[in-house]
Amino acid sequence: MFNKTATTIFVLIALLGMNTSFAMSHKSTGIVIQDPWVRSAPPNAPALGAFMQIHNNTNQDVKLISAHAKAYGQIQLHRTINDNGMMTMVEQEFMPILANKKLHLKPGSWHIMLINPDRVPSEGEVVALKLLFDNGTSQIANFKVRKGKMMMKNHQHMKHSK
Ligand SMILES: [Cu+2]
Repeated sequence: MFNKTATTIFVLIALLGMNTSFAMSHKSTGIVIQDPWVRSAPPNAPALGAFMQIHNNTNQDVKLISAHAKAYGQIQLHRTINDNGMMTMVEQEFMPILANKKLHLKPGSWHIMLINPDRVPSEGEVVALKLLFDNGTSQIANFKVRKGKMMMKNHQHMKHSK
């Protein structure tokens, strides 16, 4: 009896320890994804924007070369640029993240475009995207669906019912 309990506790501690070291290594080394989110959209939206900060904590420049997820017809890397006063989205072959720098994907700038969703996810849902980098690494990040910053201006003037 005692042995069984001791073993269980040991396994729990080992699991907790693994989680802790995993979280810590994410903060200090490699490519670190911070604040991944998808801008919420109407149920009939043909596409959604996904955003995040990509930290490159290595001494080598790295490129994000693609993003993948089930339930989308196509996923493209986009950048919104100002073309003579016209804001236009241009598909990019890759996103550059320089050594020891970060790239901030945000509305009106770099973003991942989720095109032709099988179903538009609602606020609070999580979209798991697999991100592929040109250094041969990949990772899955969980993008939380939430309201975009562009909504905030109006939002501040709205009365909340709560
Ligand atoms: Cu786009």
